[in-house]
Amino acid sequence: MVFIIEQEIVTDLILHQYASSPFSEKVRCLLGYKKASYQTVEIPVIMPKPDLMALTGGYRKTPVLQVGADIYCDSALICRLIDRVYPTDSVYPADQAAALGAAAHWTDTFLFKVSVAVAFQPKVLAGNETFSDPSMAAAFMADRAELTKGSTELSIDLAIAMPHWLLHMRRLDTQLSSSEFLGGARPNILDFSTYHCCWFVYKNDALKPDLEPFPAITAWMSRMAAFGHGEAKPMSGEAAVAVAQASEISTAAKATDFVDSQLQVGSSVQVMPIDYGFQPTQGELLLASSEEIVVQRTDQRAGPVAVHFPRLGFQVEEIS
Ligand SMILES: N[C@@H](CCC(=O)N[C@@H](CS)C(=O)NCC(=O)O)C(=O)O
Repeated sequence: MVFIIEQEIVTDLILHQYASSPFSEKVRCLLGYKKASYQTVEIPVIMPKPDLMALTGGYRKTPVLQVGADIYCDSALICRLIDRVYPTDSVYPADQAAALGAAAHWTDTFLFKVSVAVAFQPKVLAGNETFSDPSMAAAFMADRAELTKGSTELSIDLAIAMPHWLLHMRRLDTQLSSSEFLGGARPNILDFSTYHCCWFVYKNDALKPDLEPFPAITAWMSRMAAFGHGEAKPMSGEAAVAVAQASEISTAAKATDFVDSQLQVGSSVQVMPIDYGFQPTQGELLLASSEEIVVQRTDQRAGPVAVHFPRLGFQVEEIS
């Protein structure tokens, strides 16, 4: 299928993800709401991820969305792209742009951090397949230590996290007892950001009983789950790299609305998150707008690719 977005031609969407990833679930759920058709590459849960690296050139978080030779990093940017490709029932109502942007960011950062502590509490780990196998558990812990090296952004004690989690669950339950979705009669992006955190916690059998005091959240989670995941066809990572190799970059080089005296289109830069996952992507700055940074790089296997990052939550540095 081919789409036209703002004069750009966008071919099939390829979602690089894995089943247990909450941020992937946010994207899969939005693709379900939009009744989208797409392809999925099941990527490894821990490094190495050679096919993903051929596309991103360093960024290692999950998920990543590929459209030909254009690679979109971070679920916030991915969801905005999906909404542009499938504009019916937009999840970004313009009259709430700033409030929703702020609320979704808080949910994807602070609430997600709290949800990680709640979902990894001892009573869950006792029944978890990965954590029951000492060598798999050690490999996972070592990989996540590497992911969070130099950062404290993803760590919070369970004793601190739990009251914050319960406070927000109570507020959600109150709001959802008089409204079908956080967005009202229809979901908006905050429903998808909140859903993946709740999914990550309550998909664990050991935590399912903890949902009982929140009947309105339970009913809303069923409504969100009922959107499904759209029509997804599996693809290998190798085939996805070959798609990039056979495609042209669709993003034209330009400096857009963002005036940033530090950055010149065409200069060598590196881009990485500001919270955790300090594995930079280096290349030539192709586009710098108020919402997006795009870096062009050439990979031995994938050829020339454009790697897209949201402005919010990322840092850009000129390199020589
Ligand atoms: N801000 C990122 C966060 C992504 C994130 O932290 N994803 C987790 C999995 S859900 C991750 O990358 N874990 C390490 C990995 O998959 O290698 C986004 O919205 O996409």
